[in-house]
Amino acid sequence: VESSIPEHMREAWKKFSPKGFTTKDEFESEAVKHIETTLARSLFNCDELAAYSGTALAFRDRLIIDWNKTQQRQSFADQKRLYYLSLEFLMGRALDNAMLNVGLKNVAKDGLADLGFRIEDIIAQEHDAALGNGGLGRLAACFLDSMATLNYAAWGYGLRYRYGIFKQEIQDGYQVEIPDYWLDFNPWEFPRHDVSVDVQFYGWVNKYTNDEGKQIVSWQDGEIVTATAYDVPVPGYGTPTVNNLRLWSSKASSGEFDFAKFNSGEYESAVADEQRAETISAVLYPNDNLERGKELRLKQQYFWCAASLHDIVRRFKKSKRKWSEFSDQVAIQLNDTHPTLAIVELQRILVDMEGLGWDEAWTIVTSTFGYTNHTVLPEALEKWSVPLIQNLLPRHLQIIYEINLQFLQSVEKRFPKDRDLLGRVSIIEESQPKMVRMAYLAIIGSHKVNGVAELHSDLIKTTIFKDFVKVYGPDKFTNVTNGITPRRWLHQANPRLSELIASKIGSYEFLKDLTLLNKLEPFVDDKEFKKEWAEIKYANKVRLAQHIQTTKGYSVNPKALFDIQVKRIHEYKRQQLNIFGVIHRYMAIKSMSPEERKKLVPRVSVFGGKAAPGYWMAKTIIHLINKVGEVVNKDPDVGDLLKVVFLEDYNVSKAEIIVPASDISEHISTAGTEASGTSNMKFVLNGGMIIGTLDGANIEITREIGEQNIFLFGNLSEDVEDLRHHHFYGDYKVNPELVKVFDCIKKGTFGDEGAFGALISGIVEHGDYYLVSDDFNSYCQTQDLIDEAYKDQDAWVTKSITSVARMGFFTSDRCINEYADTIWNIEPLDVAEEKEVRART
Ligand code: GL4
Repeated sequence: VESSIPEHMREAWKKFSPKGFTTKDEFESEAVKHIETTLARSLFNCDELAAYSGTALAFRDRLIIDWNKTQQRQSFADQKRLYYLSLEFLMGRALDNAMLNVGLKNVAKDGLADLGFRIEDIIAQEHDAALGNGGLGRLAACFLDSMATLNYAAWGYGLRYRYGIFKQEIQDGYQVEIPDYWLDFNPWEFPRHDVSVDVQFYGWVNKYTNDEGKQIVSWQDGEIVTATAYDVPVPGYGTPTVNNLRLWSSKASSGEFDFAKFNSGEYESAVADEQRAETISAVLYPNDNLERGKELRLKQQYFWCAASLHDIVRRFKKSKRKWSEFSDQVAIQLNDTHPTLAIVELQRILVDMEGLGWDEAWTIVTSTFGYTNHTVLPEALEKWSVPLIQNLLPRHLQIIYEINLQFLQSVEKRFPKDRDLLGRVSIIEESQPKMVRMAYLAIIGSHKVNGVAELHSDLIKTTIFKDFVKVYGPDKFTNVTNGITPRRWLHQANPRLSELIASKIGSYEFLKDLTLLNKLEPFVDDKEFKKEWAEIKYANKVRLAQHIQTTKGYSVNPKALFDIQVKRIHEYKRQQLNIFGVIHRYMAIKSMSPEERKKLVPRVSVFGGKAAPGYWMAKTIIHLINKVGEVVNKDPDVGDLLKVVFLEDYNVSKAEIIVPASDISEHISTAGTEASGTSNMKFVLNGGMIIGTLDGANIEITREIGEQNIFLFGNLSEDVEDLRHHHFYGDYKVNPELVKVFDCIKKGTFGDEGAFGALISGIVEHGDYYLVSDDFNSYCQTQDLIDEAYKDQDAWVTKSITSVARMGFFTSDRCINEYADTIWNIEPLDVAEEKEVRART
């Protein structure tokens, strides 16, 4: 309050506070001002990067005006807020999104043209903000977009990694990782050097009774690292709301920089301490669906949870409310188990620092948190060793044990003498060393637990969390099927399709209410409309073909069927099934007569995705795809009938080119393994067909768009367990067609056959855990059906339009509203008045 301007001086202030540009001239003036002053460049040395920078700074200013107002409005409204804790935010580029969301892309386009630039070239200058691995991180980014668009008072909290997900290069067919240093020039963040939190590590716990006879617990000594806030504005679409994403960066605490060392000449060692502190937020762990239990990762998790929680508590305390009202003001969502320590940290703040009783504190904690589970894969479920936590966070380990004790006592009361049950639900796994099961802690410390698609939410209740359903009853567990933002994944990535849709249904309202897409259905027989629809798909394919030409150096025929699988490379996602299918097709083509070949539908098989650097099998799959491509693409018998493309460095901005260009995309995980998938939704929303298993959100997509509009194949999730058993104990034989594919590889058709041995033996000798052989026949037959269906272009376009018309359910807006209603209990803010003010000025 002391820092605000006195009442009688506010007029002058208001007179000069910036309003933000709205016209082309104003935009040009802002951009040129930034280029000439902020960047110290002139019209004699303004390249595309400088033009990008000036444009970005102009838009940043514009966002920040609305950001400030949003923060004031939200403080004033004093409603409950949501905090979304995620170690990953895969934001991609910000400029295009900012221009579309504030409705000034055309203004910028014309302005840039005046200044001598093409807007596409300027947009392409931006480095992706790639602070995530895959679906989980991109989901967090879509959620931020929806929360702002729907005017929820919601903040994201994450880490400001200096290095995002690595850049992928392919050398001699192998993946090579290059560090992604992305902060050279980042106009989208605001350092808040005045907003910092000191975070403690190591040390020891001192328990004593003070003069008033009160038990005091204090965590002493150890090392202190400072968290500094960097704020990233998150604009909503067609609304004045600009929310905040707060990312923490680590540095040595100022008290920590050892001046004694420094003065006694140990300069290097003092600097080394400084660097050790900075290491915490230095790099994103590049694993998707895999946890490796590294100490630095645990440090990252606590650093980020502690900084975020202290920030949230500080904001709550300003309101001078009673602690009992905490969960009326604050909801915190845990994006997977990575932020589970936040539960322990809040309990520690309330009990050790604020002096609340244990039970009172625990009631507050459990009514504040919600936990989202994103995977059932055992290798992805987080466990931390007790000795590791003991050393790094001694007080937290005590609290975890106390939480566990109280929980187990309550279980014992309800299920007396069920010793097995107690062992199964204990937070502590009695292994050597003992392990803390983070998912169990997250369940016990939250009031709701959700899965991310119907099948997945059922599976967690019947498999990994079965015992907790017994303990808590089924109502604690719920489903919120994932969604995607149609702003980025339709309007931004596929502007022509968005425009065509708007022209048919009368406005762009569908971007805010995606169910309006159903108004397209009456036009499925409109010849002219269908023609335009098909033309747009073709143009998008031409654009991708150009991208392939410039990055790979060869051409593909845009008239061919584009078959695309882009996602992280993982055995459970089964890119190996896809490439084996491609080899099968290649062998078939080779054995055909020229007449037979003429009847074939030409295909371009596109792959893209990163393998975790330590995931050797995934890297082998990438290698095989590339080697198959080298052989097939130059085989004169094949020509245009088949091309195999591995696109390097798949990321958000490349997805924006790839997704609109697909005819068919592959979502072919072993049933029961892909929690949801979200690219399946992106592809269908852009008019592509899907080949998929009955897994994750594919099931709900099928229900919405109709079985006749999707190509399903393969075994069902309920049969997977029996099939695996049969591989070991039955009279199991590998599918004979697949054996032929293996023989072809073993002959050395694609180079050094030894390089692919593990891929084959995993199926032939080691039980084929992912059921590649079981599903191979059904996969290949379905691919043949796709060829046949593609020949009837008119029917194909009908399927495409019908599917898009029925995709309304899969917007992340629906998803966020469900979370708000059923988990967070928050309401959107009313911004009608602000909108009117903006309309008038
Ligand atoms: C994932 C799932 O693998 C993916 O199916 C899901 O769509 C995504 C978002 O819920 O979460 N879980 C992990 S771990 N990484 C993912 O991408």
